[in-house]
Amino acid sequence: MESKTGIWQVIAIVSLIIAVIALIMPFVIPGQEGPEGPQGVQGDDGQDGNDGDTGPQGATGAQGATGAQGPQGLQGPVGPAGPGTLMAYINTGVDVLLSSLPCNNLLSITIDVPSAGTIVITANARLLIEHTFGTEDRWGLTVAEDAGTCSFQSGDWMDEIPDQYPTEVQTQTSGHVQRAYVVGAGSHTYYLNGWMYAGMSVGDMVMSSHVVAVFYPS
Ligand SMILES: [Ca+2]
Repeated sequence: MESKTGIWQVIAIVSLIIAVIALIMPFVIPGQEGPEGPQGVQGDDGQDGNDGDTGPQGATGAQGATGAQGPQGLQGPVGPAGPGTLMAYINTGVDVLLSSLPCNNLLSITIDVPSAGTIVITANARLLIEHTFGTEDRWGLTVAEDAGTCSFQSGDWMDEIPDQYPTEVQTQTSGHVQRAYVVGAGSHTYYLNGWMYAGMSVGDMVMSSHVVAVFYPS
């Protein structure tokens, strides 16, 4: 009896061992891979990446066409005064009859100066005066800034032949005028004028005259 009981015990233990092995085998030895399941739903888009680095500078482009000429610029300021004086002169030998007022223009002179300063005008004229006993002759020479001014000012020349002097058809004489003008830069014109203010007759005339202008910068 005891031997049968031992056999049954052995069988029971072996059976238990087999059962335990059967339970753990699927975990020790994996089975064949099953079929691939269906594809899942696509996920949301990811965030944008950062900007890439700046690329290299491109090549220089071709030169453009020449533009239209611009407008003329403004006139520049008058330059500084020159190192010395300026001079101009004029003369004539044309006879000019001397009438009475308003005036006889004998010569004119223009001088261009680069700055402020003083212009000194020196003028001279040779005259023939027709004199008749009993009639006084009077005449004058002046320098003015226009051709129609004949009035005595400082520096003018005035002269006369008294009425008691004997008749002389051609009395030769001369007159001299000098005047100074304070001026600014630019062009300036002056006139040598003469006139008879007593004893005018057809033989009263200027035979020749000249004018000199000298500029002295300030
Ligand atoms: Ca006269």
